[in-house]
Amino acid sequence: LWAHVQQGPPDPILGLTEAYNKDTFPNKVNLGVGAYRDDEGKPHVLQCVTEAEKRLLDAHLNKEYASIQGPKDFRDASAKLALADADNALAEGRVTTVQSISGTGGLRVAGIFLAQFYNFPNKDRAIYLPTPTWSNHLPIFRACGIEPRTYSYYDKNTCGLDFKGMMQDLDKLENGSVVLLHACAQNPTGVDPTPEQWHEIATLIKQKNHLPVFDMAYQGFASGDYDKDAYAVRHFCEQGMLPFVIQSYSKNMGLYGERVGALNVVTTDPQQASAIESQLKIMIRALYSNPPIHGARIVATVLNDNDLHALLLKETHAMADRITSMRTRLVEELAKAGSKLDWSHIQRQIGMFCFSGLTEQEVQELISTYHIYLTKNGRISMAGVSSGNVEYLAHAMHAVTAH
Ligand code: PLP
Ligand code: TYF
Repeated sequence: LWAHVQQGPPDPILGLTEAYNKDTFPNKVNLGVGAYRDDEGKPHVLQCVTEAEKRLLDAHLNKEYASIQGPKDFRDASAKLALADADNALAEGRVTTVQSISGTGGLRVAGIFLAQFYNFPNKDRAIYLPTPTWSNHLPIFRACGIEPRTYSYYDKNTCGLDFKGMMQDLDKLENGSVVLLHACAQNPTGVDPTPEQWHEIATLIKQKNHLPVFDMAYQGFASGDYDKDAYAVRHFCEQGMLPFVIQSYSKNMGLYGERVGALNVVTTDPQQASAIESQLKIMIRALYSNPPIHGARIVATVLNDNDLHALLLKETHAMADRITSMRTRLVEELAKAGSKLDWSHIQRQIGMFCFSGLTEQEVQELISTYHIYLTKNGRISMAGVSSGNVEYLAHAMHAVTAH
């Protein structure tokens, strides 16, 4: 019956963890998947989350279904965290927010909505993605019948932003194109536009009437400051644009497996917001009926309590700081190991990842000789680097790059 079904390839990122788990070498290092680890290399549960869970347990809540769009206290707090009072959009009731199955699910629902309702300027319904981008963006949008295409983003020569190339490409697109932007801490490059560059990007996108879709998977995680990391999103709103904003609580609250996030659609008026919400609900009903309740309750409890909210900001800041300090340590250790190469981009890049510039062959050697696992594009999950392995990592990186 199923003879025609062939073995599929493993996921490029999650497949690495499978290989890592099978490796019996005692000092193996997993720098593949972007999930935060403490300095002992252990997964980290935030205190504010544990405290929220205690309160939820004490409240003896029932397990009834959530509404299709998720609980209102969660949605209001989530939208406020992302948008604050940008352009008065929330106060004017012109934002639709629905809970999503984390960032991935939010992107997928956004894609389904766009495929059904957006008036694409191109026949094949394209979404323009930065090169490179999170590998899952391509299958997510393809599955919605939207064709992933690219715009220039990363400059290999500077290990920084190809701002000129990006602006030229966005300018060349047909007016009204759908453009995906990483709100902050671009995955996989760790390269973000500066506020001044965001201003120019916003001016161009507005002039071209493109639709901005912000993937906001790392708010708070890039700089340690939730407002700073939302700068681009809020600036676009203030310029009168109507972005899609997809949030994830995987990284900033460490709620990976709870699968909690939100899709926000900024519109011109409450009637539009309401119509869009009704259509999103119809789509969600057919996809998974209604969202999981526990993660949303945690997020709502944390965001809506002053003390827990303050604790969250502190804890996110501490995670971002540990990553920044590991960037510094890695550059120092590379120099100590004797590397004469310029590794300064490791410190310039931001967020969970470092786009190291290691070639596919060098990555292969790191995996096979040193049991250090990372994606073949040379992306290092900085969250996996710790005081205990940074010296070993630097030594290995030097060994595979000193030709
Ligand atoms: N978008 C980007 C850029 C990401 O890096 C990730 C996770 O790594 C996601 C979205 C979605 O993650 P999740 O579905 O866990 O929210
Ligand atoms: O490391 C990354 O870029 C992500 C991690 O459901 C991830 O791909 C893993 C599982 C998942 C979403 C994101």
